[in-house]
Amino acid sequence: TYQVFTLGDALITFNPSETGPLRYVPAFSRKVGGAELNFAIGCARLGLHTKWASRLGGDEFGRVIYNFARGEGVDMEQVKFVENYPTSLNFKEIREDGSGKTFYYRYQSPILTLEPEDITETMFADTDLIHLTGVFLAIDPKNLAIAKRVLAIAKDKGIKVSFDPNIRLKLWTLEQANAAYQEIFPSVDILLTGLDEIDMIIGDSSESALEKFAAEFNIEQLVIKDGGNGARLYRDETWYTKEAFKVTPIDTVGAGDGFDAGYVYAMLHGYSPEEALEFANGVGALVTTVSGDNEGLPYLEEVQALIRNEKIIER
Ligand code: KDG
Repeated sequence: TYQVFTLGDALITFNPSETGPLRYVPAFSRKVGGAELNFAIGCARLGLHTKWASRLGGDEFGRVIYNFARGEGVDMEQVKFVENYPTSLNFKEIREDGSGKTFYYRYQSPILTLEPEDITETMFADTDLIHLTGVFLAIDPKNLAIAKRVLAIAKDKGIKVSFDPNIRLKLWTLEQANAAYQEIFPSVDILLTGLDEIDMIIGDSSESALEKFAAEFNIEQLVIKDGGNGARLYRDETWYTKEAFKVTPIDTVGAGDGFDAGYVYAMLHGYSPEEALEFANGVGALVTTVSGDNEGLPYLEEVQALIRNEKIIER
């Protein structure tokens, strides 16, 4: 079994009982979210051994997140509770087409107590791949130092690194994000980014600009996610493309994290470029068919059934 490692903050996610502007929503379902945690759950469901490092509030909601992630089979060895740092909250607004808006109540996340010294080599003893995202970097300026420590260990041990910029302009500015990304990109083997995001980062998303960018930072696999329009991969000076699966989305939040988990799974298992894109598209598509940031993450056989266009017999 391949082992992956990720690091990040988690929140309680409140999913609205109905679509439309949040101010008119009377009730919410209490769920769990967090980009890196969604990724971890996605990997665990596909069958990867997945270690998630985090800090959780020493409150009832921190317990909810812990029990949920543990129940999904995520390796919780590097997750600790901290007192007096209440769990952060995220209220979601969902529009008719399944797209979402985020309203954070995220001021003093428990993960602020994580320090660079907490990252030790032994945490990565059997790690095959490390996945980081821009959400972790956006939470606190200090997190760049933590990420750089992780990346230094990755380099030392020859561990592959995947990164998703996951731009959250409610957490920092594009300038701040870009300054941090510039320090991360040179260590990234697999960059998994939305088309709109890479356009913001480079200021140009033409294929020639993307090729130049990949060459500049020596990015081995540049994966461009474009939701319902499918995905592209630039690797070994070649472009590969795969169209998206046709599904009816009801909640698109978390689809990108699912895609990342699918791509990483496929890459570790030696899938061809087209197969990897198809597999990742399949995971992302299935996430959008269920309400919540991670509930729709599929098990391996569910992605395989979607790819083979087989119906799962329900009764
Ligand atoms: O990618 C999905 C995440 O955005 C969601 O689960 C919450 O981590 C989150 C964030 O900061 O937006």
